[in-house]
Amino acid sequence: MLFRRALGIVLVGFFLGSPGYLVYGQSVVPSEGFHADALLSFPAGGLPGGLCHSPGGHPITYETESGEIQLHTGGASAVLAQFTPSVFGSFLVLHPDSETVIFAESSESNVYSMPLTGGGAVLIDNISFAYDLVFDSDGNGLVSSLGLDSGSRIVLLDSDPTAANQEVVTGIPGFSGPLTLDAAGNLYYVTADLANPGMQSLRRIPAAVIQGAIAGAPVDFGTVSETLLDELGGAFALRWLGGKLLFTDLGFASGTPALFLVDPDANFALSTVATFDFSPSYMAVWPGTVNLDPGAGPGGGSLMVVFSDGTSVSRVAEIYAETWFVRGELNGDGVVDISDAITLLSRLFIDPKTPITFIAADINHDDGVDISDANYLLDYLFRGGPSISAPFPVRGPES
Ligand SMILES: [Ca+2]
Ligand SMILES: [Ca+2]
Repeated sequence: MLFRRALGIVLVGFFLGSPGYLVYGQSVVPSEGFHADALLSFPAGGLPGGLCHSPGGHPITYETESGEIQLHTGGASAVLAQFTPSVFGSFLVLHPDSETVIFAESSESNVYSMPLTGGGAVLIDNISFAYDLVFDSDGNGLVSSLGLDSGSRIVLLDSDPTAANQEVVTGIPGFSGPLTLDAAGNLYYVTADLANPGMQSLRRIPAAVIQGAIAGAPVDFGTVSETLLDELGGAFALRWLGGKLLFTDLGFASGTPALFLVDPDANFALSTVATFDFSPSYMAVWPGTVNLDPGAGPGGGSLMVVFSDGTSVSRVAEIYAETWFVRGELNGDGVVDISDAITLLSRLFIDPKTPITFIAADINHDDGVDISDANYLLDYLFRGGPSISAPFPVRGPES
């Protein structure tokens, strides 16, 4: 990516060259096993310049037209800071203290901190063309930024706008790109080079190397990074969620703006979570309790994605896995048999704490759960009764 300030210009050029994209209508198509909801819509002309979650899971946005950083809670919005004149946003990230938000802009390359309770932005750092920020488990802020002479780099966020930032990784080819950490602290980075569209690569640097560089001397990107995927298109944001990597692809190379999932447990296989009429850019993830697989349900966590045509349409969608289940499979053993009827009867009449997969317990599909569901199952299993409606016997969404 050139710099984030160039996003609007790039997007406008892309969509003006793509008749048919400037249609104001359905804009997100989730893949099978995923669901998308509309969350926010920015006024025409607004260009998003950052997105993160509040500690309560609400969206916090920066929007260039108004110059405002806003916390959106339900129908209300609180302005956390306003920049006059407006600046080009680079990123918004919730600090691990859950009390402040870090915002970087690429007009003056300033980095600000602002409390969620109000009080406005405080200048804390200055990093040339900062692109993305991730915090490690020790609270160190790792910032990808454009190097002035020796390639792009990753530096440590500090609280001094005048002191040089400690370099952690140097010699990154192209412009500064998105980065994230997995639960073990391994760092993932997508190289960015507009001169070579379709030639970005997803790289990984081991946690021990990153921590060694934080404690000691910077490491060279080409020496320490492992290529996981290459020939990627226009990756804009990269995040780790539920055992997977997710990245937004502006769609310049492929012609299809999309959100992709990368599965480290399947040799980094790529799959599509959603496609968009307009380029998805910023992304923020909300952790769940299980892996983010198709059909995993809200336990797989959720994510917010900004998508925009750079002129008239800028929206935020929330995306999460649909809840897939097998109707009648209540005790989690993978088969539907008499033990599920016993589990349901126990839950209804003996021990209300008996764990069941509640959504699957409406076996007769009348939108309620009661003894008639146990009877229906026993009829089906032993008395030649009618079949169980979908999803059955194969796991799937509510029909
Ligand atoms: Ca069962
Ligand atoms: Ca029922």
